[in-house]
Amino acid sequence: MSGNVSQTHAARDGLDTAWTGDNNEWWDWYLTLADNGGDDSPLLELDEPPALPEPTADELEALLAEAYPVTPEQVAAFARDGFVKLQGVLPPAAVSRLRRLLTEHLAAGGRDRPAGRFTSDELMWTQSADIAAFVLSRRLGRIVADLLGAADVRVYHDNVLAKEPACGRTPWHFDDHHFPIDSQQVATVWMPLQQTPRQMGPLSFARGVDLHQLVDDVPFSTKDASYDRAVSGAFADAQVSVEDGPFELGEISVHSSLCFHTAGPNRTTAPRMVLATTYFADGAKVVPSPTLVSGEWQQFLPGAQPGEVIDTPMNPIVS
Ligand SMILES: O=C(O)CCC(=O)C(=O)O
Repeated sequence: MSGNVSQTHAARDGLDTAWTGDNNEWWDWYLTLADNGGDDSPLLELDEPPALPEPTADELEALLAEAYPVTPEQVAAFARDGFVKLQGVLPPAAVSRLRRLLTEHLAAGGRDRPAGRFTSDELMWTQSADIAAFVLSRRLGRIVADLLGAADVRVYHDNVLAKEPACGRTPWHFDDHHFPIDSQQVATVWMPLQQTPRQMGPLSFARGVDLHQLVDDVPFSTKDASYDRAVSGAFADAQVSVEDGPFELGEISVHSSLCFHTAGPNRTTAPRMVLATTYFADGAKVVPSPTLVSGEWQQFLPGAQPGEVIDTPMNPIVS
């Protein structure tokens, strides 16, 4: 399978330069590129989910070591559509534990979380063995390896993505454009940590792994929402099917780096908490020229140079 498809337009789009801020600043900037169309509908009143009794250490260890049975139909759907949604990957008690861990992680980092903000952090697995138990679990890693048809996958990064009440849309994009990984065997697990109705901004997917070709000529703008608007218009014109349904507790999605996706605004009074973890097939290299939209990628691949096979201590095999 050939590598990253997005390197060619970096110069055209003014992206052939490095990001100089941190990753939180990156997300703040990135969300300014979404077309929000003046949505000021009233926020749906939702409480934060109640804390549930958590699994014991033995129960959790057994759960996270157990492979989730991915069916041949799900593998075929992932290859065709570029994404799949899987129910019951974690039981509610384990989701509740993970939500508590990530909430405490953000609080310990002194993060204020004002309404309207997209609060994020990454590399949490390097700071907390409890969070690492999820991020580096066979449970998640094996799902991605099976969907990608890879013998083994490595972790690229973890992210907590807290879309606070009244935060706007996430712009249409595909991750191949961002990740400095020279492979198409790259995928992200997106795991909401509460029931996530449409009003909260669940991740939404354009159905079709090759759809990026439809919008290949759309210039990326680093300044305004024109790219988001143009992609949205092109998909509407082509009557592309979009999966934008809610997520149940314990349900996850896995999307390929070639899959176009977006997320709606959070028009509820509760934060939309998510753990997103990205994995890639063992053996992948760093792209020749990482770009502005690769963010602070050196943090995730420390010491790895463009063109080199990725094999750093920050990218352990997880399957
Ligand atoms: O959570 C979001 O709104 C965006 C997440 C995303 O784009 C991703 O995980 O690839």
